[in-house]
Amino acid sequence: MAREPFKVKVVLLGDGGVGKTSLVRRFVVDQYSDDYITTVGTKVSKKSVNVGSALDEVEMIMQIWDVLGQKGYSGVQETAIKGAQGVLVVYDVTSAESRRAIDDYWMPAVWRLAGVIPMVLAANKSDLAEDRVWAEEYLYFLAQKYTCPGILTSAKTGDKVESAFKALGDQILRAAHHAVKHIDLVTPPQEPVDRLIRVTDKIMTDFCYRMGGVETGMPIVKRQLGLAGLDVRAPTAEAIRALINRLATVEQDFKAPEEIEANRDRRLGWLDGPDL
Ligand code: G3D
Ligand code: MG
Repeated sequence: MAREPFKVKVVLLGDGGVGKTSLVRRFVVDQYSDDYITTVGTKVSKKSVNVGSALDEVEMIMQIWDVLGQKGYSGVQETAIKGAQGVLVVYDVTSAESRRAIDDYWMPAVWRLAGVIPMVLAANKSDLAEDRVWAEEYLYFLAQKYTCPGILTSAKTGDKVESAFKALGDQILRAAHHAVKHIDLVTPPQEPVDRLIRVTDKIMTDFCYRMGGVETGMPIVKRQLGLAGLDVRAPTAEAIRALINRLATVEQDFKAPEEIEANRDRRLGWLDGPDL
């Protein structure tokens, strides 16, 4: 008798530019593109994979959350990490900074928000590694440190991309009957973040929350960010103001005038007020 497919939420994390969006695109539609399109907010894709042993295969439907890796968008990132059953943590083999960010930023965020959940480390852009042996050794060290599989991937050539997602599926399956361990840990102090990035993050998160979730809200936010001319890497106050007004216009189709006004005032308060 066929078993019900196993549905899981997985999230890709890692600094901006390491190749998260490219890995998802390669895995889900088997394509690669050189254009750099900054992920705005969160994009959710789906793909079914067979995991487990050959004799006991299970169909797993992965709901894959690709999230903006830019530092400071902690609200957007938190929404994606919460409730995830597995995480693919990505760094770029040519960037020591992106590798260090795993210890300093991404792992503490996962543990704080989701606990010790199944994970796989992907050392991406293996096609650019100057010294492949060294890259493998370093990845092996990190994989030991976090007790998880470590896989050298290339979204560009496609090398090991599917293996990385499958390994994550296997980890999730294996952990399915164990309770998630929660650990208390002190989050290392984070570098100060640009105030306008924090304001943008808060508005995006607030809008999605009030629209009933990321899957409904984020595509709208993404479109309105574009129309407002807001660059998520360096938002200006003017563009944020335009965004707030645009979101209020969108809300006319969904909400009562008093609520729209309250939302607009609250968001303008974050932009102009002293608190953020
Ligand atoms: P992100 O989603 O983590 O921010 P992207 O990263 O997937 O947007 O990729 C950032 C840049 O790295 C893009 O190129 C992309 O083409 C490139 N890239 C992603 N994966 C690989 C890979 O495996 N090998 C190589 N050589 N490049 C990769 P640009 O040049 O536009 O910045
Ligand atoms: Mg991206």
